[in-house]
This record gives sequence, structure tokens and C-alpha cells, in this order.
Amino acid sequence: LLLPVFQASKYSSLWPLPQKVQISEISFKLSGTSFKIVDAKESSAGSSCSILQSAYRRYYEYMFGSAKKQWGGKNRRADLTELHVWITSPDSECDAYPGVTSDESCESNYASCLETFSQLVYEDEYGAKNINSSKISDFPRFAHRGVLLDSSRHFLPIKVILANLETMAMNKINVFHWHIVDDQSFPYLSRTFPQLSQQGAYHPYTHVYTPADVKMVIEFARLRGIRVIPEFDTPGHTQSWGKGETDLLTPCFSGSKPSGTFGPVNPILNTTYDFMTQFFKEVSTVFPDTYVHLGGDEVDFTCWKSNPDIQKFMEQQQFGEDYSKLESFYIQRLLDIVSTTQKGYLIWQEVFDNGVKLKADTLIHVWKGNQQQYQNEMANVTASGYQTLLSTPWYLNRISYGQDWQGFYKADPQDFKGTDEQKKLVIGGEACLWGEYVDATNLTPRLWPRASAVAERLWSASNVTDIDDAFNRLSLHRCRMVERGIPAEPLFSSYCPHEYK
Ligand code: CP6
Repeated sequence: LLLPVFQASKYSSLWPLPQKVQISEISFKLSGTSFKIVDAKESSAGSSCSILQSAYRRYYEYMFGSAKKQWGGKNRRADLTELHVWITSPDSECDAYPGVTSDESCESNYASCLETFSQLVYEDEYGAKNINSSKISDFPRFAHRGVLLDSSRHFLPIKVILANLETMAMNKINVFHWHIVDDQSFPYLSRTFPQLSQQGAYHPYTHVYTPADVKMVIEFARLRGIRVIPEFDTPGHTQSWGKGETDLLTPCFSGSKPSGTFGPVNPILNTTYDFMTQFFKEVSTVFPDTYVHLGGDEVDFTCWKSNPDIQKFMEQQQFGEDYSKLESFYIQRLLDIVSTTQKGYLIWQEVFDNGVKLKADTLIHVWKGNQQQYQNEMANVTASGYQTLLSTPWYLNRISYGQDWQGFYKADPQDFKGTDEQKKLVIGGEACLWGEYVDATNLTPRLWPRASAVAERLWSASNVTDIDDAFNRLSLHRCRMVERGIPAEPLFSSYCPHEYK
């Protein structure tokens, strides 16, 4: 029944491309008035599974939202009126939070499976919805497929975050790395230390994420199979923390006098570690994911060097002039603190580069250098037995004229010199959208469809590299995102079938 089979990728708008696709020429009509997505009789998950039921509603809306009553009428018969969703994993797992070990193959992951189904639906020349008889078997190449958004350089309204979670799901991206605070502002409203956002946010109540906001983001993500990993970056990138928490940051000196400015977190005070203990205890309960990102990048030593108390401490500890030892001293203690909260952690590559002793299950996030340098880093990190994820080639905040998505598409996180064992330690990657030049006005079109290129690299088989085929499918995928209300930017001169409706 499946023959003749199209060369799937040539004719479809599937994105990211599933692992195995066979599309036949046999087409069925669908009608919005009669079509239903229902639990299969044999399915282990049922009407009590909120992830599933909300996914049915969402995907019905995607498929028929603009054309519920348009085609069909009384005279035309729809060929296909029910999609039976048959879940084989135990019902008890249905409403759990997604995790790095979640089974995302099509047999178990409702959201990604329904996304693929909805991508197979197309309009014929009369505007009727069709789907061809197809056989798809699908699972991701990498378990960690992330997008980093930065809500410190500019506050990102909840609406924008949710719209992008929605779009991540359309691209089968399953990690939202929330770089929630940084030097410029502290929008996270901490129950334990409310003065952090009161003093450190751009505005103490319009530009903050309340506990209810954070909950909403996490729940919205959960329903779409997306994990939320917060980043609380220390000891650098913490200027905003200092506004609400005195003595947390190192006072910088000009000669023998304090200059009135502050540097990284002060690593020589016990109060610093008391604060971090309480703070990360809260973070570990607010964010259900089993990982937190602890930052550790770009620590500037100038201020530490200027401070006489720090100099004395360096002597006592016999660190000599090596301030990376002081940084390691801090990170080491922080990691011990966070370990007691039962969370795993991600850290930026500098922490590894400085030789900090890490738990074996630490994830090293590679972000620096040119291609040669990041490939060496991936080789070194995995040779030391650590798991790693890659971001260097995927800085979507960097823009230039032309089709830069092709560069993102060509980068491969397993492309470095190493054994098969080492390659297995690569758990995926993240597209980063740092926020210096991005706010609610331009975030979505800057991210999409450029992050879609990363999404396919991380989901599809490693041999899915045909750039012309990718261009055709991605153009259609981008039009589909636009149809679904996402202002994704065009790849090149083109038009979308629906744009003037
Ligand atoms: N903010 C933080 C940033 C960057 C990093 N950390 C960054 C630096 C250089 C580039 C892109 C991003 N803006 N906290 C580094 C991980 Cl090109």
C-alpha cells in the first residue's frame, strides 16, 4: 500500500527531518468539522493525561484553526476522520516532567509525534486538507537540544517567552536554557531574597518574574515536552546581584582606597557561601528540572587583584599570583553547595579549563573560540570523561548579511578528533540568543527560522546534510510557523501561500 514512495525529503515540509520517512501517493481528505484526535483503545495513557489532551487541542488548532469550516460542507466525505494516538509507556509517566532521559521516540512522545503528523497535512489546489498515507519512525539524535534566551540585558515579557516555547516545540527543541539574570538586571523574584529584584531589576514590579510567572513558564514548557534549565551565573556577570545584597560582591580598590565599584562575587567571605546555600536551595525547589546551569564564564580578575583582603587571602592559600585558583576555590565550594540540593549542574567551559574538580556527571558547555579551538575543546572535555554540549557555532545574536543559517546547519557537535566513546559523551547543543541587542520587538524573527537549522542538526540523522533540500523544506517550515502566528523571518526572496489572506 505504501508504493510508490516519494523521496520523502524532496516533497515535504517536514522539519526537522524524521529518522525514517516513507510517504506514499495515496492521499486522504481531512475535514475540520469531523476530524478528531483520540486515544487509541490500546493506549496506556488516557483522558487523565493533561499533556496528551492539551496536545490534541493544540494540534487540532494548528491543522484546522484557519479553516475549520472552510471545506467539507455536507456533500464531501472526509476520508480520514480520526487520528488514534497509541502511547506505550506507562500511564504513570504521562504527566511527569521531561528529563534528559525521557524517551522521545515517536512511540512515547506525543507532542513530537503530533507535530510530525501536523506537518504532513497539506492543502490541495482547492484548499482542502490532505494527508498521504505515510510511515514514519522517529527519535532524536541528541537528547539535549536547547535554546538560550537572556532576560537580563532586556526584560522579556512572559508572552514572548511562551511564544518561543511554542515555537521550540514546533522545532522539537526540548530545553529552554533560561539565562535569567546577569550584570544588567536581576528580574528573578526570589522569595528568600526579594531585595535582589527589588533593587536589581530594571523595574521592581513590572520587570520581574514572580513565582507565579516562573510556574507558568515551567508548566507551559512541560506540556510541550520542554525542560526549563535556569542559569544563575556566578562569580562573574553578577553586578545586578550587588544592588540588593550588600557584601556579596568584591569591593574594588584604587590604590589603598575602595573605589566605590564592585567586581565578581567575593570568594573570601563565609557570608557569601551562606547566601549561596540559601539561594540555591530556593532555586532547587522552584525549578523542577534535575539540572541547573551555574555559569562560571568570563571572570575578570582586575578587581580581585586590586583588593588587599583578597591579596592576603591569596597568600594564605598559597595561590601565588594565579587568580584562576581563587576562581576555582569559589566554584568548588559552590558546586559542593549545589550538590547538596540533589541537582546536577552545567557549567561554561572555563570552569573545566581552570581544572576545577567536578562531579563525574557534570555537563561542560562549550562556547568559546573558532572551529579549530572548539573542536579541540570538545576533544579534551570528552577525553577527560565529561559529557558536553556545544554552542560555539550557534550564536544567533551575531547577525550578518545573507543566509547564515547554512553555517549553523553545517556545524556538527560530533565533528572532532576522538574515539566513539568520546563521541557518545556529546549530549547535544544549544542555540544562544544573548540579549544585548534583543528585546520583545525583535527576538522572535531573529531566533526563527535560524534556530530551526540548529534544531535539525540536533534531531535528524548525521547524514541529513543536503543544503538545497534543507532550503526547500525550511522555507516551507518557515511559512508554516508564520501561518501559526510566529513572525519568523524569510530565508531569501520568496512568498508564502497564505501571507495575503
Ligand atoms: N553573557 C554571558 C554574554 C556572553 C557570555 N556570557 C557572550 C560573550 C561573547 C559572545 C556571546 C555571548 N553575553 N553571561 C559567554 C558565555 Cl560573542
